[in-house]
Amino acid sequence: ESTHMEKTLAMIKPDGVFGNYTDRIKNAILGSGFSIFKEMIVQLDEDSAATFYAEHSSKSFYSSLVKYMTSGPVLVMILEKENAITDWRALIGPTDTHKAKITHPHSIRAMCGLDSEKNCVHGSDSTQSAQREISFFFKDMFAGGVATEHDEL
Ligand code: DGI
Repeated sequence: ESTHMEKTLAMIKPDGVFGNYTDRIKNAILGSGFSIFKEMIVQLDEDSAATFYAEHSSKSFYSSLVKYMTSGPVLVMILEKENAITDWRALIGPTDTHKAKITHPHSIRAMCGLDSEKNCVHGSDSTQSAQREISFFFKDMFAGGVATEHDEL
C-alpha cells in the first residue's frame, strides 16, 4: 500500500495570535511530523466568518462566534502529512478547552484555549470539510475544477 499524503486546514484563531502562541503551535505542528504547505494571515470580515461557520448558523452561540472570529487576524495553514486530518484533530484536542485540560493535557487547546468558544485553533473534521475549507482560503488550490476524492487532498 502506497503512502497517502493528506492535506488539512489548520487555523490559529484570534486569541491564539493575540496570545503569542503562533511559534509554540508551529513547533508542535512541525514536531508532530506535519509540513506547512501554505500559510496566510487573514482578517476575516463578518460575511466570511459567517460563511466559514455556516453549519452552526442555528446555534445560540453563532453571532458570538462570528464576532470572536472577526476580532483580530487569524493564521491559516494547509498542513500536509499522512492522515493529516485525523492527526491534526487529535493534536488540537477537544472543542471545550476546560475539558481538554483534563482529558488531553498535552493538546494545543489545553495549552492555549480559553473556553469552548475561544479555543485557539481550528482543524477540519473530515475530508469534505478539509476540501471546502482549503478552497475557502486558498482559492487557487483546486484551479481547473473541484477536487474529487481521487485528487490528492
Ligand atoms: O470543530 P470544533 O472547532 O472542535 O467544534 P465545532 O465544529 O463543534 O464548533 C465550531 C466552533 O464553534 C468551536 O471551535 C467554538 C464554537 N463553539 C462550539 N461549541 C460552542 C461554541 N461556542 C460557544 N460559545 N459555546 C459552545 O457550546
